[in-house]
Amino acid sequence: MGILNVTPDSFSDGGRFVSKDAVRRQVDAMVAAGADMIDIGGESTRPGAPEVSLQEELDRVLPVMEWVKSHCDAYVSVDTYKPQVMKESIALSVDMINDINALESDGAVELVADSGVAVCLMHKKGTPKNMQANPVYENGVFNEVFKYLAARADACVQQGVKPEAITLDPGFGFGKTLTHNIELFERLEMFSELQYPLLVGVSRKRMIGELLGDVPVDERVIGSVAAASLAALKGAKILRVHDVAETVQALKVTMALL
Ligand code: 7PJ
Repeated sequence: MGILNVTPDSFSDGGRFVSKDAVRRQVDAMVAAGADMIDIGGESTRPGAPEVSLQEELDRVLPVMEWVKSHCDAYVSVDTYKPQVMKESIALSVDMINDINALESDGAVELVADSGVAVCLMHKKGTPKNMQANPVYENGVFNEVFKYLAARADACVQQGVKPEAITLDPGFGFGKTLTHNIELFERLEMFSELQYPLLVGVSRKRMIGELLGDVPVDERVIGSVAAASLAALKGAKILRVHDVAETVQALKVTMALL
């Protein structure tokens, strides 16, 4: 899954992919490099990011989605927690709703259930504004995330989402310290007990920077690729990444030699 941020304030490629031409070139490059899915996001969820209005998010996301769907056969997901954005994306035949809020917004489960669209349910603690303040997991981060994802998947299935439409994601960096992220990664293979495919997103995140001695975002590619390869070895089925060519090359070699 290649990340396409259509936000001027996204932390890792902020301001670079806002012009129409730049967005199109970015999509073409990711598909040529082997991305099977393009994840379109119109609101930055980096820690401390401001929320954008519904209309602004729609204006950023929908035209790009329409173009990608008509231009190539990569799957398209939309990174949103807003039901109205989900609804209008579904009308444009989006393939997956990628929701950092795990369909907890009012009406979101019904939209996904009624349309049959695929969905990624992600764990987070708090909101992007406050989530890194001081996250505490009383029963251990793995136990809490595991239980949350199991409960959300059950609730969605109860409300009519087909089990085969569901992917789960522990939500690296969303209300998690470096220690929490390491603990989750260490036990990543145990999420396969839940019987749903797993999505992992660690690309260029702060945890990669921290593990390398606080390197800046543009120096986190190799570390991100290493983490993505290890996630795949631990059973992740979808890797959400900025650097598609680099990750695809690493995965080909990792899987061929496994
Ligand atoms: C994730 C995401 C993630 C899923 C973002 C960033 C922040 N969606 N959207 N999983 N992260 N499913 O890219 O650093 O980890 S936005």
